[in-house]
Amino acid sequence: MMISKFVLPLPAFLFISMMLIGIQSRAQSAVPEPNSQSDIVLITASDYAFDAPKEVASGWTTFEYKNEGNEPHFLFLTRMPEDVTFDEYAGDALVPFNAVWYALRDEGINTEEVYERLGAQMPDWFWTLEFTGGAGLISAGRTTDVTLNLEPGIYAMECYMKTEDGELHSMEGMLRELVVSDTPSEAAAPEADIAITLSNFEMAIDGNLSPGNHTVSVHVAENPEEGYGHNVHVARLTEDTDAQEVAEWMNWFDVNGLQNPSPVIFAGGMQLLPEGGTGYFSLDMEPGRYLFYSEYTGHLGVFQEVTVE
Ligand SMILES: [Cu+2]
Repeated sequence: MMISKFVLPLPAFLFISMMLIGIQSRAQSAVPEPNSQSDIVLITASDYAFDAPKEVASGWTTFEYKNEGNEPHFLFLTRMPEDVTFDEYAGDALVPFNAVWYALRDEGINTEEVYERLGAQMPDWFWTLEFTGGAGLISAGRTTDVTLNLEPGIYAMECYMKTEDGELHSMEGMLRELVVSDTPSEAAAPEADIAITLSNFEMAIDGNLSPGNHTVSVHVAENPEEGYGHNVHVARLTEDTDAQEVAEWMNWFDVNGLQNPSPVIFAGGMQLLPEGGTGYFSLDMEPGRYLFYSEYTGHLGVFQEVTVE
């Protein structure tokens, strides 16, 4: 099969053709690890807003991300370059970026034109933004804990899922500033019982994928030379859904991609991390089939299907 290694260097994108790799994992006894954090930052998602504090401590910080909306949401954190304000990010980067989405949706411009317009319209600093993790997709009514080691600075928190009408959640209100202060938290990294390592278009999962609560570490050992790197979303597959269907739904270039309703239940994950970075997320699993999917590299087959017995 043809495998394109050209990855659009942007959040939100991609994934056209893919390979299916099925890995069966035998269930063992559950080994839940207690969360060692004492200061947990609550962030609530609704359709379409974040209820969140304006400022959090730097260092290891745990976010309890609760989806009180009726649609799937995620939490994507981006650290602004030193001389860029949040308002400049929202106005100079996201407005033209989203205009390209509307051209894709309403005028049907092709992929080449998407690249051309973005290349012409985005400010130079856009291509140097640092993505600093965040919660993967969670379905309505679910909660996930995400622990990140954050540098002080100005961050944008956003969700760029799409409504049934193809409106971006970020444009509907799921975009706001988060200040990470110079004051460090006293927290340490949590203990994980499942470890995911992502490196240069490969995903390794270690640990017992058993029913119950888990703390999952995600380590990005090496980012691919092209594109933005790796993230992970965990989806519960049903009898009627398979990995291919989820992958197609997560293709940003598809007009219906990432659009409510989702074909599966999403249980959390980790957004793009800097190279060498590690983050943690909680994962509650019941018996069934699950897909661990690296969305930005999905077209290169970076995913695993596992069975929790
Ligand atoms: Cu959303």
